[in-house]
Amino acid sequence: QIKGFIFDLDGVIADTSVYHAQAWRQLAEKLGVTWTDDLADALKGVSRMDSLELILKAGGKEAAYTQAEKEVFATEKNTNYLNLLKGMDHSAILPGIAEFLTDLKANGYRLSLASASKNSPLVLEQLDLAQYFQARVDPTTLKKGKPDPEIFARGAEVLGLKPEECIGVEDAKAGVASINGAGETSVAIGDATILKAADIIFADTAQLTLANIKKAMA
Ligand code: B16
Ligand code: MG
Repeated sequence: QIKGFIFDLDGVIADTSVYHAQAWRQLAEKLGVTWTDDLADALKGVSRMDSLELILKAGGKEAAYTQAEKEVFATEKNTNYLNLLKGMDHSAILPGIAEFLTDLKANGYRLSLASASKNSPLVLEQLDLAQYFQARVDPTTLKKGKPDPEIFARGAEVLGLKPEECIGVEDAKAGVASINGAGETSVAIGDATILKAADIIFADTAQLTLANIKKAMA
């Protein structure tokens, strides 16, 4: 029996993946790395430093910089991202999400956040959505990021629930792998060809309703 929902943030609750992509693209192009849609997809759900490594690798520059230089690049990306966030308002909440969270709360489900982003508390506050979540996994305490199961396993733990009592919601391939590895039910939002490992797939967040999930699980 499902008792809790564990949410990814960027690309599921908030339309912030476009801001992440824009901020990375700015840095990538400065470093002479060509930006592609595939690269943008590969970065979803991946931590800041791992994202930087993927970008450098895509440009054949994995050995070009020292650790100290990489830290500067990562900080620069985050500054770009935080600047973009300043322009974010409630319109960045993805379609149907506010209603879905309200519905889950009204039906007594417990909710936690399993975002790889260090900026997730800021984003939730700015969108006035923090009240819906009983708990959050702090990504700085993880040994391994997505696709490792750790973050979604902890997402259940912090709610005091067993994995099989939880549904994880993700927009990234790496995130779906984490949910599946943790032994939870995976709900993916986006392109079914990319997210085919998920138990349930919806094209966009507007379809993310309790009724649709129950139908898919029946
Ligand atoms: P930060 P999620 C992830 O959040 C993003 O999808 C990913 O693009 C980003 O690099 C990562 O957070 C780290 O974010 O630089 O803000 O710590 O999708 O797991 O909610
Ligand atoms: Mg995401």
